[in-house]
Amino acid sequence: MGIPWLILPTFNEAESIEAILRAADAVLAGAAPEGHRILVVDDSSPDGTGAIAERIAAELATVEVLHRSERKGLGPAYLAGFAHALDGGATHVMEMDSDFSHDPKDLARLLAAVREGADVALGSRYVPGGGVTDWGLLRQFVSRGGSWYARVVLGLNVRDLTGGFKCFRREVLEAIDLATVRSHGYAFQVELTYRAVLAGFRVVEVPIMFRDRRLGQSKMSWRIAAEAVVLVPQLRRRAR
Ligand SMILES: Nc1nc2c(ncn2[C@@H]2O[C@H](COP(=O)(O)OP(=O)(O)O)[C@@H](O)[C@H]2O)c(=O)[nH]1
Ligand SMILES: [Mg+2]
Repeated sequence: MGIPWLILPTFNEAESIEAILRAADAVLAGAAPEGHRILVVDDSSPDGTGAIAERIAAELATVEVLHRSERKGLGPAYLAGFAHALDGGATHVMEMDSDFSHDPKDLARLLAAVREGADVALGSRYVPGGGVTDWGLLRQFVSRGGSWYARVVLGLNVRDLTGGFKCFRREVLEAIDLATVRSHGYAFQVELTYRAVLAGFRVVEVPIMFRDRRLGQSKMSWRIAAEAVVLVPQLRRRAR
């Protein structure tokens, strides 16, 4: 059963999860006539996100929920989701935030980019046509600075390295030895893209408009940004 899978990581997204599931399901029903699956990976959110997701899963045959016993971070949640999707026969594996910062409509464009020849499609804020609305100057500076730093240190020709809106061909995730991925936050996104490029895969940036979440709170922290600052040079050393 080869169909695309979307992984939605959640931690305290009770206010958005139902709407994001319905929106993503509708977009994918149009973009993938062969079928699709959506996997919520919830780290036992105290706000009950997991139970809401289960209620939607009982209604929509395309949705299922992976419950993890504690909060372990975005990277480990995605790795668990990838393993589950690959086991399930996914042809494509997509990542998206569960807070409407990423427009579910753009799932169709990411999938199309891969179908037209890319191995990895990245939703990109920092290519012509992409951008960020309603982020303060500090947050914009940190995000742009983070992508610039990773691009220079790793020597990559990719403008948006920290975003979490992606579509991988199955073969990419099979090739990049997920068992040795250690990073948690923004560094996780950088690491996956870096490994895909090192393995010779074709990475394409698809312009997206990113908007700040309207509901709930960001889980990213200075600690997670600091992890990226320290890990990026290590990725480079390990690759040598
Ligand atoms: N399962 C899981 N999801 C997480 C974790 N941390 C963040 N997320 C989810 O990852 C996505 C991006 O996180 P968010 O807080 O919006 O980061 P920001 O957009 O950089 O501010 C959202 O869907 C979060 O709910 C975590 O530790 N576990
Ligand atoms: Mg967010």
